Amino acid sequence: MKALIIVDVQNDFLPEGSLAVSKGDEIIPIINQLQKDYDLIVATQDWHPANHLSFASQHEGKLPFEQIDLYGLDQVLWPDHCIQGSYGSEFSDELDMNRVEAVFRKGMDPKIDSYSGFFDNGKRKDTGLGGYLRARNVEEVHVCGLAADFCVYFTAMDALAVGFKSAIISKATKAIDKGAFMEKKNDFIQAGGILL
Ligand code: VGL
Ligand code: ZN
Repeated sequence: MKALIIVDVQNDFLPEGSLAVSKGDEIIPIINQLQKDYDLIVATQDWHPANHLSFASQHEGKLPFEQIDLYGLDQVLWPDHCIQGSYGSEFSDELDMNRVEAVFRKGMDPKIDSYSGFFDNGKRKDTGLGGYLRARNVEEVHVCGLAADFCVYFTAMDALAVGFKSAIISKATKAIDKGAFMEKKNDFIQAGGILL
């Protein structure tokens, strides 16, 4: 079985959103079209409490995109985004969700960020995505969505780490920082990942 993982196609990562990824909206029709090629489709949803410590607003004197140490992990500080229940946290209305069988939420613990759909950034908590995919006899995952250099990359890398064949679908993802994604792409290939 081959599964499609649609990462964080939420209003805050789209044009007009608080952490907009440039041209993020252009991948939505591509993702809708791709879905027909998969046996199983799941999605992830960034889902933060308003006091999440990845938000620059929670650190006096800090600005978005500065970096800090957060309980021993490097943390980029973000603009407030994907706050539980807000419009920004909702999936885009343009995204076809009919065949999405399960949604895995992440980033709920205010003390730790969670880029990957499988684990938080400290690998302390498992979301259950790996077990779910295994229970559905998935051997291979293809990852698309936003943002290429953060949640897509870390989800695709963790898929390899837990034993799936893993690919990133280039035409169905956009990066916050294109240069950073070029380097991460190489790391992904080095680790055994495939670029489609
Ligand atoms: C993401 C930064 C912060 C993502 C989520 O979905 O790539 N990036 N939270
Ligand atoms: Zn987030």
